[in-house]
Amino acid sequence: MITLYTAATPNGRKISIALEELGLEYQLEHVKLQEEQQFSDAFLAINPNHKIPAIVDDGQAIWESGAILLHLGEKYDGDGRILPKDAAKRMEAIQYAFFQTGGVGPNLGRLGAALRKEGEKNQEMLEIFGGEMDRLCGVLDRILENGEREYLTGEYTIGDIMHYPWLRIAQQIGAEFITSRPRLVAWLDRIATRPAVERGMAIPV
Ligand SMILES: N[C@@H](CCC(=O)N[C@@H](CS)C(=O)NCC(=O)O)C(=O)O
Repeated sequence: MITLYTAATPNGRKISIALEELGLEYQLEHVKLQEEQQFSDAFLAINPNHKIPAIVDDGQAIWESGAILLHLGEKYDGDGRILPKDAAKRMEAIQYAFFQTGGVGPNLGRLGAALRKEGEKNQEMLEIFGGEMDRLCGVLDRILENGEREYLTGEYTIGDIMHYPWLRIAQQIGAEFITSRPRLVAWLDRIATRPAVERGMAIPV
């Protein structure tokens, strides 16, 4: 049995989307970040890094969204629905998953924190992280442009799942680094139509 420790954030939703795509049963544990439940002894025993998402699968604790998606793909995706079977495509999907954890994840996270800060905004932070987001979205646009791909590898994979919840929020609030790029908008809209994505984005309820 899989238990998912999550909250209503983009990182958490990567995992609920993947679980829904694979049709897996799972138990849900909503970790209330505002109440600092991530610092409880019970949660720190699962993830010493006090962050969601984390899963416990048959007694094995796994954290870091990219590692969790790779685990789910390796263990449960016999058909290559989100982690391709073809070795080259598989590595390309993993590459895009890593690209998200080193790129869009931290930069959009810090940009969001700078924007949410009350009072006077730190202009330098907005410029640094906003500029980097624009550059990263340019990279994603170039990847999708190559062969006019519908998804990053051509097919829907963990690489798309890693990016989607983050970039969808940015799109919804009208961030120009997305809205000025029709290919990115079409890619996100395409992912949004998947029933598993719709279900995964609504978790935790
Ligand atoms: N690199 C991590 C990032 C996880 C992360 O930043 N989680 C945030 C919510 S989106 C969190 O749990 N923050 C609580 C804390 O830092 O105490 C991953 O990809 O799983």
